[in-house]
Amino acid sequence: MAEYIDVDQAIGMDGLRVVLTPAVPGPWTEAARGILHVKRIPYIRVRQELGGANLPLREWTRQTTAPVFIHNDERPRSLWNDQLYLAERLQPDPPLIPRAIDERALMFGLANELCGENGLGWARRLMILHGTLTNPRADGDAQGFARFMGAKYGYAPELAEAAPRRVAEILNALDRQLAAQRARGSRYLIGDRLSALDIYWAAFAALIHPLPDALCPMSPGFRRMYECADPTVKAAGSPQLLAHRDFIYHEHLQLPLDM
Ligand SMILES: N[C@@H](CCC(=O)N[C@@H](CS)C(=O)NCC(=O)O)C(=O)O
Repeated sequence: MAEYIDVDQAIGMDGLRVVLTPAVPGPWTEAARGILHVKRIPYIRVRQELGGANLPLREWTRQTTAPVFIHNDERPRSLWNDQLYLAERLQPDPPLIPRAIDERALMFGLANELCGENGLGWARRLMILHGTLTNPRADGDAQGFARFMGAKYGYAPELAEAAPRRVAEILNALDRQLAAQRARGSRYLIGDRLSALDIYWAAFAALIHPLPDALCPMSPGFRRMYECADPTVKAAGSPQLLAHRDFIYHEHLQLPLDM
């Protein structure tokens, strides 16, 4: 496993410190690591405790999720789009935000469908929590964890029941975009080169069908949660989309994942 330091140690340091959840291929965390990898930006890994109180992190960054980027004494960046802009400023090459406004607007729109509130990651999390909270055979620890995460991330049964349609709608939109790009001869989701959207999709695809254990080692429990069995979602997670995830990981990202 990669080396992490605690928040208490990281606070006094300079440079880029990145708070991540160890040992879990959390999609926001993996996307952030992917962006930093492509840009070759060095950083120090700081530990977030999954499902924990994370009091030192709250004190430092005013929130308790991961990932967070903290550069020198600048404000902590806990949202994916802020993190992307910081990475782009620290290392403009290779650019991951398109220069042309139409491409940029499309990229941020689709990225928001994956990473933003009520996007694919958010909706899949509601589905996973719903699976535990409605399973009478789930043990007490699993129920407790799901209740904690549900309170933190807006769980309600009716929202969880609507989530598969939301996820499928987003997958269909990405699939259409990929097909349109193929038709004009591009291997990427936006324009003619890698953008942050390709990295976000590669990371968030773990919530539909994770990479095999040899490339993405994860506990059997997490693998069961991440692998999506819902028929509406499975039908929308097209082979082309998953092949695109594989292409992005093999060509541009780190394999096996080093969490
Ligand atoms: N703040 C991120 C989202 C990050 C996020 O939702 N992280 C979750 C992933 S499940 C997390 O850290 N969960 C662990 C926890 O809350 O303990 C963004 O909107 O850009």
